[in-house]
Amino acid sequence: MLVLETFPPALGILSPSQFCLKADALLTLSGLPFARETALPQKAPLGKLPVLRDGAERLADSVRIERHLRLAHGFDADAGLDARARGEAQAYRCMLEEHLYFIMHHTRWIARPEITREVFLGRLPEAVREAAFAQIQAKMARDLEGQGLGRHAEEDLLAFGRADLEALALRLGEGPFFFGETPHSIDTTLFGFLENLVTIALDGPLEAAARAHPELVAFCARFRERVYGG
Ligand SMILES: N[C@@H](CCC(=O)N[C@@H](CS)C(=O)NCC(=O)O)C(=O)O
Repeated sequence: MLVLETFPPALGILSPSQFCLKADALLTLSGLPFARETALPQKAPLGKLPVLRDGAERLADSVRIERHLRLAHGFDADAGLDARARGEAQAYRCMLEEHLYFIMHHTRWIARPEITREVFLGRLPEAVREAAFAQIQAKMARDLEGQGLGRHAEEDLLAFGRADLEALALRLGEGPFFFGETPHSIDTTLFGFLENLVTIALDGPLEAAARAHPELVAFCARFRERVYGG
């Protein structure tokens, strides 16, 4: 049995982690039976979630999960795509996972800590919540500083994020999916990120920017309907 270890649902969506939601969407799209389990990143092989358990194997990272589904279970989310399309998908995936991700990180952990503290750590006893949050926030700030985006001013980060969202909306258009009628792996990445901006019960400038693009809002509803049945 395949078991997907993720952060639990929050704020009206299946996971407030873009990568966990992407992996969930990929597995759901595959049609393979799997179970969901809530886990802690500290216990994951690379210290991050999602993780896929397959028998004795524990696979960390959504990209490795995707490869494992292809090689070990015969599910190729990108079947039928030529090399050029695969290359384009890779470029958009990197834009989301290596750029927009860090901007979202900033908006959630640095710019609006009062919201995320309650949302992500609300279940911890009050006595330890503040200290735990301070520790995580310091790690996020270090990550952002090392990656480089954390060195920019808030307004510049928002402008970078808005540019990503505009590019996505233009590329996606009416869709229905990134490459037409059928969802592929890039659509699972898109869903993981856009649900976390469009559908999530958070209201900030980046969420507002995403919701201002009807193409992105429609994509979320369409993907949910097609892959999750609503
Ligand atoms: N490249 C990884 C990224 C996974 C990732 O960044 N996960 C975040 C949640 S969205 C995490 O577990 N962070 C915990 C931490 O850094 O302590 C993937 O594709 O799965």
